[in-house]
Amino acid sequence: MKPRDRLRIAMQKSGRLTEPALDLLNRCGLTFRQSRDKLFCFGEGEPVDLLLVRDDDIPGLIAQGVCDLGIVGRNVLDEFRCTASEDVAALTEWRPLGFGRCRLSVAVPQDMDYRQPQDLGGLRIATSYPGLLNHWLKAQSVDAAVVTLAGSVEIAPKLGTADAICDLVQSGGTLVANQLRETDVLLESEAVLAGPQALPTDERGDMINLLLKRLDGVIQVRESRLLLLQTSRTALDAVTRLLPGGPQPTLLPVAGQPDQLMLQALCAGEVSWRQLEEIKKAGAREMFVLPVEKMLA
Ligand code: PRT
Ligand code: ZN
Repeated sequence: MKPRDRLRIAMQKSGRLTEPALDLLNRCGLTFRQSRDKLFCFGEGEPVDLLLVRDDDIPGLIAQGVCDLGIVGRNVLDEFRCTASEDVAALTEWRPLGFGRCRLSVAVPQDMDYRQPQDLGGLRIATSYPGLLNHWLKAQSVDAAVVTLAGSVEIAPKLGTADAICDLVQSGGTLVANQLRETDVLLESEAVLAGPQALPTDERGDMINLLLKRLDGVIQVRESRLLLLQTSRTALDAVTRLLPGGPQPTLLPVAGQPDQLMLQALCAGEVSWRQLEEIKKAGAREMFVLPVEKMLA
């Protein structure tokens, strides 16, 4: 294959992961010119292009070296890893990305008397994830027939083509609507940044390292808040004790008010009204909670 000097990232063309994935890349400073066929998007600032494909094709494209990285559900990546032949390049999960959360679960008809995985012995289980299901059944020493379906797995028991299913669950609404009951979770999934185990040794490897650092910054600050407040030196201890978790706060003098301090704290999560009210009672005033956009440690 011809060597490339631009990084190529595969992501879902149209589906649940498309918008959040694009938003994440934008936050990492990557913007793209949309091409007319919408399969290939040329990167405008950095030498990073996008390939928009079906999510199921992403692991294979990375394994073949057509793309350097991919944004894909862990469920799709792990299914590929379970079923791919040994001679395809080994893939790894470089970063969990915190969106597209769901779980791969076994579910049985609500009226079925189910207590443990062994109760699935001899039954037919419909799934689009035969690799992961077979792996789990083997680990549980259960001998069941895996029926592979491309979609509409949840109606298989009603149609009589299977006795149970193994499918993705998020809210659980689909299971309830089909009179099914979730019994075992095989995999907790979310979108991940997938790539080959060994990074390219050329400029693309440098670009991947840069991207990973930016991603860490974006992911770390996504839920962070910067808390700014003013406090007297005497109330400082009481105020500091109430601050939500995070690194040590920074203290700054306030011009013309020697007994006052400006406090700046990075908080790991949301700061609630109740927390603010408690901190205020302890002696703080002029309080601000700001979202954090970027962070470079
Ligand atoms: O066309 P392409 O092949 O790219 O799209 P797709 O239809 O295969 O994928 P898509 O867009 O449906 O999902 C992409 C990825 O989103 C999945 O691989 C998961 O990693 C993740 N994800 C997160 C989900 C769900 N949540 C989800 N709820 N994928 C599918 N579902 C389906 C599930 O299959 C079931 O039918 O939603 C239903 C269950 O949802 P609840 O909320 O009723 O439990
Ligand atoms: Zn798909």
